[in-house]
Amino acid sequence: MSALRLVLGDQLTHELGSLRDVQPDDVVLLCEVYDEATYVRHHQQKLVFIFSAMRHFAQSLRARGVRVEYVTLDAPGNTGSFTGEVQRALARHPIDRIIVTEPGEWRVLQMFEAWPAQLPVPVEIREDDRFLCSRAEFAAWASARHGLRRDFFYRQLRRKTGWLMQGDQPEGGQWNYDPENRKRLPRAHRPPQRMAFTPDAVTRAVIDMVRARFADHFGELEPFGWAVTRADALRALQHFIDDCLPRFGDYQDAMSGDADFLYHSIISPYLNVGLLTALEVCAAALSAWREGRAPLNAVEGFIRQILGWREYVRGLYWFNGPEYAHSNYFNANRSLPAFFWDGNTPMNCLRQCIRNTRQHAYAHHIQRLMVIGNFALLAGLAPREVQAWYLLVYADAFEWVELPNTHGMALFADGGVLASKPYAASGAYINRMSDYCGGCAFDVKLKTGNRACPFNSLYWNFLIQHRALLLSNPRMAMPYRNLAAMPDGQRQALQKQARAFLTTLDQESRAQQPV
Ligand code: FAD
Ligand code: DLZ
Ligand code: SF4
Repeated sequence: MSALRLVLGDQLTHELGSLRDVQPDDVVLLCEVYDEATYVRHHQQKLVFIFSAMRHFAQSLRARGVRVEYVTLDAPGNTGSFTGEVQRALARHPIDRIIVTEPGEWRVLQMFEAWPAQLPVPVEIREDDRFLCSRAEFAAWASARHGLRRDFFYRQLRRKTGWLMQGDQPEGGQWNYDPENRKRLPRAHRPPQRMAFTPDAVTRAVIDMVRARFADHFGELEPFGWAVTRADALRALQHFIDDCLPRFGDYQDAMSGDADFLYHSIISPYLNVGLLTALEVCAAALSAWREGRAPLNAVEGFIRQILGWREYVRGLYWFNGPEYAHSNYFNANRSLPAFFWDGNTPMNCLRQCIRNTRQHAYAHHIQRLMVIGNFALLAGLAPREVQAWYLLVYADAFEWVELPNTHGMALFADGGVLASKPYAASGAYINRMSDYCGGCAFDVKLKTGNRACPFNSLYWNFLIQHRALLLSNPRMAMPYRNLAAMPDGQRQALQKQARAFLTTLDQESRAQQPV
């Protein structure tokens, strides 16, 4: 008798809990299933990335002598679901127990938890200990506090890891070098060419399969340049550390129509499927700092993204339970405009960020938050639709990380569980941090009239519309003071301008079908 060990597409780590004590007679099952490929209509590159990384991971397990069963999407008899594939494996082999590692989504956890009642053998669900803070540790920290404060959580993890610490004090005297991370990209400055990986025969076969079966999914299938093996993901990490980390901090918030990746690491897909670990990417950044190859503001900025954001949102996702996704603080209910799918809008910032997203299954944080997310917030787009969009368009999107970022950070739909104030901004912010406005049909300086930047009237309209919910927030005091100082006529003109924009948006969206 042997154990059946199911490994999911985002669990491609040899040290995974459920693989640690694998025995020669055990069966390790990886399966490509239609349900996972379509529960949202993932970007075509995301599908290729996951299936190809799964196929390569299976090869690497076999090379270590592990008995692997791999079910391809088009295998005869593939039932299309995890439950169906586990049942088929049980019928093929003398299995006396199932071992899994907890998944990254409530939906799949609930599926696993139902198995003991459905399947003839016991099911063991092991902890996913690839994170630096366990679910239990986060829950203990969060339960001990009335309000969740991310900066305190970040400090706690800095102390726990000892990273960038001098005794009990932060290296350089400050916990956070964010104010040094807000430079605009100088004109004519060209960030380094980014590493892309030529598809091998395995990846080419997956590309053909995705083209044949999922051509109607979002995004461009090729060129496909993602790493799909641990060895190549490590190369991508090294390229970031050597060529980009030194300037990562300076240009972390910058945006440019000529540079889709700037100095960002582009490693989130690798971290999220398990080709890289949080521990090793932080260790690599810390070594660069110790050896004088990267400055403190860059390395602190990077470590903060991992400890203060990645670990934090993961803790929050599990702590808040499956109901978290359903709140709707601003009662926003507008459907996604058609340009979210095809990028066809005269607003250059949105056009660029959606082009980027379609082309690479990637956009960096400020594009996701302050352009696309900001628009979704100001235009009152329905949180469930926005969540689904973010979950399908990015190669790194898995619900544990996507949901808090979208629902909490970008949309403030949780009423402030994650963020202390909405990340709402007018066109001035986008103009300050990018070169988008220069190439736009609208004028960022104008608030009303045909050529006025839509972000301006939408911003003020948002503040007016949600005054009752936001006025008492101390972090909103300044914008509400500015609003109060505005003549009545100007306030009314801004509202009228925003209403006209939203009406046109709705009419255009009704006239077009999503691509
Ligand atoms: P870098 O800028 O180089 O940062 C380094 C690493 O820090 C990232 O690889 C990532 O692992 C981590 N990180 C940075 N910011 C965050 C954050 N806010 N939350 C969690 N981890 C973070 N990230 C995802 O991994 N998956 C998602 O589905 C996802 N959805 C998002 C949706 C919205 C609306 C927003 C605003 C952000 C989202 N993010 C998501 C966070 C962030 O935008 C991406 O992690 C980042 O852009 C990935 O690119 P990078 O690897 O070049 O990151
Ligand atoms: C995202 C994804 C896709 C597209 N396909 C598969 C698949 O066929 N098989 C698989 O094991 N995992 C896949 N995944 C990842 C799962 O959706 C992910 O494991 C769950 O959402 C839990 O995080
Ligand atoms: Fe975006 Fe407004 Fe600038 Fe155009 S003018 S790029 S819409 S912020």
